[in-house]
Amino acid sequence: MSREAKYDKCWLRHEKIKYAAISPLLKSSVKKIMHNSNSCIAQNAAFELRSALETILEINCSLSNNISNEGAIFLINVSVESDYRKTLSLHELEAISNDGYLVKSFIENSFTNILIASASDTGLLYGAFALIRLIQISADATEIYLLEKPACKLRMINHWDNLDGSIERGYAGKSFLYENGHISSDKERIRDYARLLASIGINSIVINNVNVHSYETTLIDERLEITKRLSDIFRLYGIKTFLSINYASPVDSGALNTADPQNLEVQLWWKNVIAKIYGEIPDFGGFLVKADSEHIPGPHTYGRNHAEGANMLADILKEHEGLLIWRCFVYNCTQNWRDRITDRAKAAYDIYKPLDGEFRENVVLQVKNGPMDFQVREPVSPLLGAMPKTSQLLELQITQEYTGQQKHLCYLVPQWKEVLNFNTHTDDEASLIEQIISGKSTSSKFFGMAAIANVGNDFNWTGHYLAQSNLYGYGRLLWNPSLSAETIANEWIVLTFGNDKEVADTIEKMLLDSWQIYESYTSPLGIGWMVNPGHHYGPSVDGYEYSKWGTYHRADSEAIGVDRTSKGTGYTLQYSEKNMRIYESKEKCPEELLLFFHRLPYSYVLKSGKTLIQHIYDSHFKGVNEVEQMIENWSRLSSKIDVGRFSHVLNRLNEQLENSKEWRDVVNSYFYRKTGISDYLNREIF
Ligand code: GCV
Repeated sequence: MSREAKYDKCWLRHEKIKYAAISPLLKSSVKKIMHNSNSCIAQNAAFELRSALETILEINCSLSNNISNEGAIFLINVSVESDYRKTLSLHELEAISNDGYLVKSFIENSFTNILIASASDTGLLYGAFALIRLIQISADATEIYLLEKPACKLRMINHWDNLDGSIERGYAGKSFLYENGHISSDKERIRDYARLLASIGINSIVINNVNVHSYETTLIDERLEITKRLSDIFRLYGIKTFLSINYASPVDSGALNTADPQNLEVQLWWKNVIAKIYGEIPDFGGFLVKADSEHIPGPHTYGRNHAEGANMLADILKEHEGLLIWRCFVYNCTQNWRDRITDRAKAAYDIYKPLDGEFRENVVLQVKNGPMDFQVREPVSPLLGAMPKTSQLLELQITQEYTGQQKHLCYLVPQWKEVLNFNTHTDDEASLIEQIISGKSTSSKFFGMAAIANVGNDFNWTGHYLAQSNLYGYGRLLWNPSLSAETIANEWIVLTFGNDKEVADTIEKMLLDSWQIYESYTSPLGIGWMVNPGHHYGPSVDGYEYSKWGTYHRADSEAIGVDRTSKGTGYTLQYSEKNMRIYESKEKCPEELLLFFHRLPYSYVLKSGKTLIQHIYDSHFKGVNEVEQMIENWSRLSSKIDVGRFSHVLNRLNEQLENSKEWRDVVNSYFYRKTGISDYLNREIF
C-alpha cells in the first residue's frame, strides 16, 4: 500500500501473488475485458477486474464493449443479449437469474477466456469480485467454474450514524458518511466503502441511525439532498438506499399535531413526502422503523397496533415498489426490578406473534437474533420462524457493543453460525434459521438479513484490524449461510494478510477461539448484562440489577439465574414444543444457556462434574490465560506482518488483556463475596 493511503483497503488489497498456476495461463492469453452492458455497474465490474489483474498478476488488460473472439474476460448480461442464454444450461440460467453469476474458463482458438455471466449487472459485479477472490485464494487453480446465487434476497447493512458525525455504538472513530450535519467531504471513501460492500454481496444500506433525532428526521424532506447524494454513490455498486424514519415525523416537522396512522391528514402527509422522495430517487429502497421502543413513538402512542401502524406506510410505499422494514425490538423499558413476572425476553413474541398475517406484503419484520439485545450468548429469538405469514429479516450486530467494542478480539461468525444452524422446529420442511433467511420456509418475497455496521473513519475502518473479518464474514453468510466459520476466516486472512501458512494458521486460531474466550472471562452460562450501564464496556455485575431495563441475573447468596420455564416467567412456552421441552429441563438445556433459562444453586453440578460456582471461577481464570496465549501467538508473527498492522493488533490485545483481568477479578470477587465459597484451587480472588 502506498504511504499516502488515507485508509486501509481491507480485503481488497489485491497484493501481488508471487506464484499462481493460473497466472501464466491468464497472462499468455487474456488481453481484454469485454462487457455487453454499458451501465455504471457493469463498467465498475470491468474496472475492478482490470485493476485487480494488474496488481495481483501484473496482467494489463484493455477494456472494450465490442465482443470479439480473442483471449478475454467476457462480462455478459444475458438479459441484454438473450442469444447468450442458449449457451447456458437450464440449471445455470436459473442460478444466474437473481443476482447470481456463472464464472467459467474455457479455451477457444488456443486462447484462454473467462466468461462471467449473469442476468443482472449487479450479478456481473459480484461475479467479477468472485473471480478476483478466487485468483487470490485458489492460486493453484488451472481452470475455473463457479456457479453461485445469493441465499438472501435482502442483504442489508444498517448504519447507526448521525449527521453530526457521531455513531451510536460506533467503535471505529466517527462517521465517514457525515460530518457537521452534512455529507462527508471524502466522497472517495464513501465510494470505496460501496466497493467493499459490493465485494461481499451487500445490496441495501440504511444510511442513518434507527434512533432518529430531530435533525435526521429531515432526511426525508428538507435534507433529502443528502439522501440523494449518498444513493447516487451506492447505486454505482448495486446498493439500494434506505432511510430510518421517525414514526412521529408529521408531528416533529411541525406540520401536524398527531402521527396517528388512521388520521387522513397524516396519511396525506406521508403520501406527499414519499412521492417527493421517489421523485428524486426513483430506486429508493424504503424505510426502516424503530417504533414504540426505548422511548421512541410508534403506533402504540396513538392506540394502534403495529400492523395498523406499519400498513399505513407500506400502502404508500407500495405505490413506488418500496419496502417497509419494521423492527421488532419493542419492550417495556421502564420496568420495575421488583417485578418478577414481566420478562423482557418475552416482549417481541407477545407483541408480534398475534399479528401474523396482518402485515402487508411489502412489510418485513426485522428481528434481533436473540430475545434480549446482542449479548455474548443468548438463545435464538422464538419469534424467528414463528410468523409463517409474515416476511422476516434476521438482525445481527456486527458492531461489538457487548462483545468487546472492537478493543477485544471477537470474531462473531461462529456465534452467527450457531444462530443460522438453530432448528426452530416451526415448519416440517424448512425450519433452520439458515433456511428461513433464505426464503425456503415461506412464500414471502422478501427474506434475508440485516446487520449493524462496525465501521467508522478510523484508518482501518473497524477500530481493530481483525474486526474487519466480522464485516467480511457477515457478507459471505448473506450469500451462503452454509459456509463454515473456518472457511470464511481463511478466505479473509488470505485476502487480507496473504497466504503465508504460519500467519494464516495463527490468525485463524485466534479468530476461531476469540468468541469463546471473550465469553469465558465475561458473563457465565447465558446470564449476560454484567456490563457498565450506558456505554456497556467492562464489568459491573450489578450494573443493571436494580435498573428499569429488565435485564436481571437475580444473584443472591444461594442461587443465580432467572427461571424462564413454564413455572417461572413462561418464556420457554414461546418456542415450538420440541425446543420448549429442551429448554424446560435443566438437564437437557444447553449448558452455555443454563442460567438464561434456569435459576440454580451455586452447588449445582454441571456435566463437567464441577459445581456452578467453580465453573465461574475456572472459566474466568481460563479466559485471561487464553488472552495471554493469543498475545504470545500473535507476537511470533512480528517479522511476517507489516509493522503498522502488527503493532496495532498487539496494542489492542494488550488492552484486551488488562480489561479481561478486570472482568475476571470483578466477577470472581463478586461471587466469592456473595457466596463465601472458596476457589477449589485457591487462586487469588479479592
Ligand atoms: C440504536 C440497544 C442499544 C441502543 C440501540 C438499541 C436498538 O439498546 O444499546 O444503542 O439503539 O439497542 O437496537 O434499537
